[in-house]
Amino acid sequence: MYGNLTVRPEDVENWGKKVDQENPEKLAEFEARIERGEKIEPHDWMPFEYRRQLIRLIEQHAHSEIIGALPEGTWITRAPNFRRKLALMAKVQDEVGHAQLLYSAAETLGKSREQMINDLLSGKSKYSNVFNYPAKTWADTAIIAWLIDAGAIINQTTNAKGSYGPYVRALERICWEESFHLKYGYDSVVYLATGTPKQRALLQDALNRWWRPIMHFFGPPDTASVHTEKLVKWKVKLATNDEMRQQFLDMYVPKIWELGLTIPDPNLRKNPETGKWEYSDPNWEEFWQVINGNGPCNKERLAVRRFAEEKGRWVREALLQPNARYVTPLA
Ligand code: FAQ
Repeated sequence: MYGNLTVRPEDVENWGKKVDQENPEKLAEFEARIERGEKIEPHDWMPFEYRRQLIRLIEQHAHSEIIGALPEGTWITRAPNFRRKLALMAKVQDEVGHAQLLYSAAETLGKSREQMINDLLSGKSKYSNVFNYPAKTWADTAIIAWLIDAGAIINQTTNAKGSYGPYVRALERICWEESFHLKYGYDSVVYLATGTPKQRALLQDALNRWWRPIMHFFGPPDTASVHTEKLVKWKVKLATNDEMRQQFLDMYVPKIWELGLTIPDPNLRKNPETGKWEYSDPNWEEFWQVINGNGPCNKERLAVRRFAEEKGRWVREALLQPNARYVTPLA
């Protein structure tokens, strides 16, 4: 997507500088551009901290898509029928495609794809908490495709109004595809919710297990978020973590209740005076554990990616081989 774009030395003249060490005139002009709603492009001047934050966020997003393919991917061979299998295969393939778009967008900021993959495999880079939980039954795939995609769409349609050109263009395309995933997820959920008692029980059990990770998905409470203030100021994030969580609850709690499902939080209610949802502490300690490598599936997820990286090495080497000769198949 950004094939001819390489970062020039002058693009990173301010490499490593803190915001208060930046050239004040350039910084003021940069912030004024953002204020006017202009997009920042890869060769434009940007403060080092803006570049660093974007690399961190887009890279984590890309890793989330590629690791996010795994919980659902394990159900492709066990899908209940051919129609569901085809739809799931297409969805999983889309998620991997999203990772490609996002790695390309992050590369425009000067970090190579190889470095990003290495940082994922070594455990240095984070990816979304939700993909460190197991998809135990087919109903889990329905909950992922409906509610996690719903959360992702809320986050991404908001971020798609942001200031960095390559990221917002990638997000626009991703959001179109995610909207199909949401329809597929909702269809799967409605099918189970209106099915046999066993199917309903499977669905309820999946919702019970995924609810907490979904509450964590939007990030820590604003009071504990370290990056939000800066990112909102530079219009990388257009809403805070709590605002996105509230938007999700507003849109999806009524839909969940409509299907006759229960949400495993006795304190969940919308306060009529504040207009805000109130909920129990979703165990933030668990969130920090999971995003720092100690969730139920972190080790397994990274082991699968390392395996894929190792097994695919010969293909990448062959593709990069300048003198490669193509063999004509005999049949
Ligand atoms: N998981 O200061 P904040 C998808 C980390 S795509 C893991 O609030 P920020 C598609 C955060 O990185 C899902 N880590 O951070 C799909 C930071 O750590 P650091 C991914 C998290 O950046 C669907 C620390 O906590 N989407 O699902 C999480 O301002 C179905 C402090 O947090 C994106 O990445 C978390 N949930 O706000 C695929 C969207 N939350 O870096 C397959 C872009 C926070 O200092 C199937 N990202 N942390 O070590 C964002 O919008 C933001 O990065 C937030 C976090 C909102 C996720």
